[in-house]
Amino acid sequence: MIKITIDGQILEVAEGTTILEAAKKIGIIIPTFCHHELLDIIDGAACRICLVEIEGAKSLAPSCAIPVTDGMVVYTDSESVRSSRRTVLELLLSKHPLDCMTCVQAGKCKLQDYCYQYGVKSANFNNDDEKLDKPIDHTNQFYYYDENKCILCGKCVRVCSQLQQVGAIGLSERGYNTHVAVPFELKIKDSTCVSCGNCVSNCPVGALVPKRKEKFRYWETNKVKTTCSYCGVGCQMDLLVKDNKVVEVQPSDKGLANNGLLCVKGKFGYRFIDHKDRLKTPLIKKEGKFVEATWDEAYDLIASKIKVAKEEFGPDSIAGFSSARCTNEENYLFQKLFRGVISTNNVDHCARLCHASTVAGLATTLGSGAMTNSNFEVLNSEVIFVTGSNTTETHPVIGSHIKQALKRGAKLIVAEPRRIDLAVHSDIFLQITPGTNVALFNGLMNVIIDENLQDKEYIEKNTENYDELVSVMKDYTPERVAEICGIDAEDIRKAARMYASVDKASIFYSMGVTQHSTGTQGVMSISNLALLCGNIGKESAGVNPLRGQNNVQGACDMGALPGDLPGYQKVANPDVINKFQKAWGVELSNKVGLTVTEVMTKGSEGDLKVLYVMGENPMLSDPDINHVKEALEKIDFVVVQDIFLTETAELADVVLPAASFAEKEGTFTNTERRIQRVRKAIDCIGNSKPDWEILMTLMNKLGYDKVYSNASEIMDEIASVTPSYGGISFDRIDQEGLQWPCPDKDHPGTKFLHKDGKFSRGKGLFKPADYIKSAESADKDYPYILTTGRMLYHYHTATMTKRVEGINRLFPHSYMEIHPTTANRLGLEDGSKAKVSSRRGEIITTVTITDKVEEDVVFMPFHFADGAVNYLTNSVVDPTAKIPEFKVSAVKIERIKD
Ligand SMILES: Nc1nc2c(c(=O)[nH]1)N[C@H]1C(S)=C(S)[C@@H](COP(=O)(O)OP(=O)(O)OC[C@H]3O[C@@H](n4cnc5c(=O)[nH]c(N)nc54)[C@H](O)[C@@H]3O)O[C@H]1N2
Ligand SMILES: Nc1nc2c(c(=O)[nH]1)N[C@H]1C(S)=C(S)[C@@H](COP(=O)(O)OP(=O)(O)OC[C@H]3O[C@@H](n4cnc5c(=O)[nH]c(N)nc54)[C@H](O)[C@@H]3O)O[C@H]1N2
Ligand code: SF4
Ligand code: SF4
Ligand code: SF4
Ligand SMILES: [Mo]
Repeated sequence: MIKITIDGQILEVAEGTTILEAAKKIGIIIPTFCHHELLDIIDGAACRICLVEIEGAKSLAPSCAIPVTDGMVVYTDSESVRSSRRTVLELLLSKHPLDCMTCVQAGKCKLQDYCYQYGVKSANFNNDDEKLDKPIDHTNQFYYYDENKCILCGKCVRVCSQLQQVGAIGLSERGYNTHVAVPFELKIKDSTCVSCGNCVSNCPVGALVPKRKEKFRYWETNKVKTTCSYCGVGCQMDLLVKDNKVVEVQPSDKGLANNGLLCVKGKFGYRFIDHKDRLKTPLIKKEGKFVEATWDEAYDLIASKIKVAKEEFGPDSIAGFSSARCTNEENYLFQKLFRGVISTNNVDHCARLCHASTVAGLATTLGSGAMTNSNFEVLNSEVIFVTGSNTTETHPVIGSHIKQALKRGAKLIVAEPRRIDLAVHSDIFLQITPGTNVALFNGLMNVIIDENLQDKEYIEKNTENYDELVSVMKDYTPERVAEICGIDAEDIRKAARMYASVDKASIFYSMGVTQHSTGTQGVMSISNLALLCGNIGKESAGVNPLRGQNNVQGACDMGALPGDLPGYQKVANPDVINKFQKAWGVELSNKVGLTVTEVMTKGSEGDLKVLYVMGENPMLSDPDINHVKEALEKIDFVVVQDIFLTETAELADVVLPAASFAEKEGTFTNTERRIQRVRKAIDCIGNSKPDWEILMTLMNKLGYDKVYSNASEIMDEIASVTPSYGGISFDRIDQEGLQWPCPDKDHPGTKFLHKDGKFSRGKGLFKPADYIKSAESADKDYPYILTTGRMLYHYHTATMTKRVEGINRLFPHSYMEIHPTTANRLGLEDGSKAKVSSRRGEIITTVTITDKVEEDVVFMPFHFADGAVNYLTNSVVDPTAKIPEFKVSAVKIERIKD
């Protein structure tokens, strides 16, 4: 420890602490423009506002760059310091427009604040205001750059290159004309800018500013800390609210999930909240048309339809889709309504289309179907293996963390059919044919075993069934696997050695692994690989299924699954049923319910009477839309509870308007198992209500009297019946979320799972599988493989993102990525229309020519209603997990003549 004196106060700090950091520890805040805790320190500092006086030194020193030394005596506010700061400010102000009165940044501008603090007025010097007429750069859809106001601190450039890891901007030219070369000047399409807005959030002045409609002053806004409602990263953000309207979003200061970063959806994608299309009142369909109804009319109709169906056809004629967009409390109540009040286990949700194979596969091999590590742990991984996850687009903040790890020296292996951003940054890229994961993973294990690279001690101590693994892997020589996957055998060897050679290797995977008819085998093969090398149960090493939706982890944890009560307690287990019967005071069914995919089959066969859909849009998101439509039309009574009138809602009999995440209290559980708060920022739009209130009222109408006065009470009930959430309460997670398992109120939560080879199932289980082909392969009628997925800017069925102007302007309609050679062969040009057909349907879409994909593979995102790709996808499912094969369908492509 080092002893120093700052402004007369003596303190001890660790070696390497800067003066700035040391001062902060005793509450002395030294002004800064260019400093950021997570950025490299610039020698000599760029902005020089943080200079301080060190006793005995000849000149003032930049406090952000100088580490403390023993006995150092520092003055942070002496006259020479103040005078130097005034000079810096005067210099800046001499080149700065003096329009603080009308500047949108007023109240959040450090220049303005410091000038006030140090008594610097424009009258003190000559301001050359006239020269400040450089044009404002509006190229980006979401923010603009006002060069006139830029103080050239360089912070945005460093944030972009060091934290976001994109490097889209730099300081260009020298002298008077120096400015930030923001994406800007280039068309957005040619720029590498991903519109994350992290530069904007960090600009200390009004130079990088969000484009916005509302006029407001920062001091007029309230900050409400909450959790992003898009993807599973679970970013912590502040909603800035003025007059009951969210007017801006900023990353929260604190938040372990995201370290102060956001992506474009979190930062700029909030416009859906008060979009005019929000559902504002219940709707009941009469003679084919929706008419507005009161809540009571809607509740009574739903309750009576449920009662009649239950009496006439039994409770299993009713099914419900819960929602990974909704809170834990809402998912808990949804399954309680179905199980406890309606008496059926027919409750499922989009996890079926997503990580069902993870839940099934990892529960079998490791005992728990969740990410083993924490988001930030990747920063210290030595080798990172990313497969079937387009991380920088779908979990963007984790994507940036992966790239930060690469900068720190980590090696990256990517296995994927497309040359995604991470593939470009990888050390080894295995561009595999869609549907060949199991072969690839087996090939890697073959090499590891063959070359004796496995962790024998770990295997011996902590695993079961190793001999079977060895025997199955024998056949997967690199040469054979190379042939199946369409890659180079030597690359397989290199990748296997790279993965096996280090102590801290982590695997990240997502839909490219799970959404196959062999999804469960793919997942189990990944855990085989990790167990084989003992690369699990450690910080920065493990198996990380990136959970997709904001609360898909939570929806699964809460038992929105047909075979699982909250906490994965099985409905087939009589002790579990007893426990819940006692807790809820009701009779429960022990018959495993229907999955999403089975509901559609049963529905189309006319065997379902009522379907209740909360926060899902299967008319765009389920495979084989023609089949979904048939099912929804055949089911007697369909309820949709959503925030917008979706394609699914249009087919419903009753539509209930739900409140969005900005209008309610609750919790989401992110991909790293962290349970975080969602907070009400504004009043419910129109007559909409929080989902939990709707579900509670419906329960009450159906004769179950329990009343909850708020979401916190529901969490208390959750904690009382769910062992892994036993220690969770709203009080405890007020400041920072906790990671499950957190079994009691003194438990600190769990950063990483399976420590010291301890698995909740006992030992880690090797479950080898042989490679089986996808249900469809390219043939003479359908000669191309279509794989589907997502892109950065849009989210799922785009109910929210298509209502964000900037996003919609950038990507208004569906498109298909196709290789230049293939396009050429088919006579297609970039931007031309093509007809794409499969055995199930056909669509028309726009062609994007790119060598990201290989010649015989095409890719389409499923976000768009026009040219909806799920007309083409195959509803064949994995027999264990019942997840559909979204990632492989055979299609034919034809040019459409204009
Ligand atoms: N911007 C954005 N982010 C999202 C979402 C969104 O809609 N938009 N959705 C969220 C949700 S719910 C989810 S589940 C996640 C999904 O996140 P990801 O799984 O990352 O997204 P996908 O684009 O579906 O698929 C990932 C990659 O799998 C590749 N792939 C296709 N076939 C195969 C294969 O056979 N093997 C391998 N190894 N790879 C293959 C695709 O080329 C694609 O790049 O994203 C979440 N985040
Ligand atoms: N071809 C293809 N299809 C796919 C996939 C793929 O990779 N390829 N991926 C699959 C995957 S992984 C997933 S997770 C699914 C996602 O499928 P869905 O869950 O059906 O898709 P979303 O668009 O997220 O639907 C969520 C709905 O909830 C609404 N909503 C938002 N917030 C709230 C709220 O607070 N309350 C209520 N009641 N409603 C709310 C939204 O408006 C939206 O209509 O899609 C699957 N479909
Ligand atoms: S928005 Fe993000 S990617 Fe674009 S310049 Fe700013 S930090 Fe870089
Ligand atoms: S745009 Fe803002 S953050 Fe970037 S250099 Fe200018 S003042 Fe600094
Ligand atoms: S990374 Fe995910 S959670 Fe974070 S801001 Fe983007 S969409 Fe939201
Ligand atoms: Mo998902």
